[in-house]
Amino acid sequence: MNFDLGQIAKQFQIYGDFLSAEPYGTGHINDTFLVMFDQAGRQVRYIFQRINHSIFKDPPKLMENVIRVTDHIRGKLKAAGLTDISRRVLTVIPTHDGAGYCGCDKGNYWRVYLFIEGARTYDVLETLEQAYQAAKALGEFQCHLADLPEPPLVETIPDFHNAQKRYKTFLEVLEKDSCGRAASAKAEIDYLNANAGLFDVLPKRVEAGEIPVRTTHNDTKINNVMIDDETHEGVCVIDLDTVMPGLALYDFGDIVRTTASNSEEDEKDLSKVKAEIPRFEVILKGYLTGAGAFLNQAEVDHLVHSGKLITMIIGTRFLTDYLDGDNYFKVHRDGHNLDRCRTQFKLVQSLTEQEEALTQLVKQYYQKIVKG
Ligand code: ADP
Ligand code: GN1
Ligand code: MG
Repeated sequence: MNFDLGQIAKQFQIYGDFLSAEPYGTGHINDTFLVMFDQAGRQVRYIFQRINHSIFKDPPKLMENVIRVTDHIRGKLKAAGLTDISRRVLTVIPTHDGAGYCGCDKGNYWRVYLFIEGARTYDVLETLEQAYQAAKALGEFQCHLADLPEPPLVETIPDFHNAQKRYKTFLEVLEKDSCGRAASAKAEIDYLNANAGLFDVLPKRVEAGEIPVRTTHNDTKINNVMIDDETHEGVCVIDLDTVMPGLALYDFGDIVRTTASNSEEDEKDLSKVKAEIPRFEVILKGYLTGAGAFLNQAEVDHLVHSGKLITMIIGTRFLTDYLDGDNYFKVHRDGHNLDRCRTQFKLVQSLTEQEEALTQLVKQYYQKIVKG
């Protein structure tokens, strides 16, 4: 699709002259562009995003969430005496009417953020230090939102991590097999059916009141944290579209999913996909350092489970999308969603094989970092 970013930019409170726009990043959902302006002889960058409104049905409400969340975090950072706040929390650039988005172009919804300079995202983190820092930033993000004033944020995608519902949708799509792809995914379908029991564990604990619903990010894949180029700090948590009521465990689970193995989400060589204890250890340490103080015992007891669960849920979503004809996630090659599903299921296997060792680490570090 072609968009006239120069025209769209005119709706926003941005000084200077539009220079250029190019697609940016590797997100699977929104259309993201790096847009350059000349401001009094200096080149300044912005992030423009077309919100995917077939997935997010109510972009104005979504942007209300984003503004509430970013304002709240900004307040916390100011109170803590930090100075580089516009690198530590997303800044929404308003339109000339003062709105956080513009619905100006053919039914599309656009928003603009300040570009965070001197930091970048990684699809696969390069060092253990980055992994520690990213997990710590995500834990702190949850901490910052623990006292977000009422009312609760709007659910931008209802039942987003409702695993039982995701499984039911998978079964319906499989039954239809509208693209005739089921035969090519037999092993994955069998694996999912054999392991769907995983999906029943947390709902029981939530129903029993043991695990609380909090305000969480819900898409803590590791390329949603910007890592500072110099300090390697997880300087800013981005991609706030799914910040809404959820379980803290979902966020920890997605950090495990995207960090525990030193491999790409769509790696074709499955021998490279395996949970590595040192990687799990640093994200556990980072997350507990950021969020540990508010987690209850039931949450701590399910940290390892959450890694398996979220990886299984997202594998299920990739498989469902593959069977359904690739309508949800952006794909860049034939069978892309099936490849992604395979890496997820391989990682679930690897986490399961090492469950005992990982559980011991949780006990050890919870005692040391939070209790000690
Ligand atoms: P998606 O929902 O499609 O994943 P994201 O909001 O995560 O979209 O943005 C995609 C990519 O754009 C991110 O991974 C990051 O590299 C980059 N990005 C997003 N927001 C900013 C920002 N404010 N400053 C710098 N880079 C950004
Ligand atoms: C999508 O937006 P992005 O690329 O950060 C998806 C997540 C999946 C992830 C898998 C709104 O995340 O739920 O875990 O892809 N986001 C949405 O890579 O569905
Ligand atoms: Mg993203």
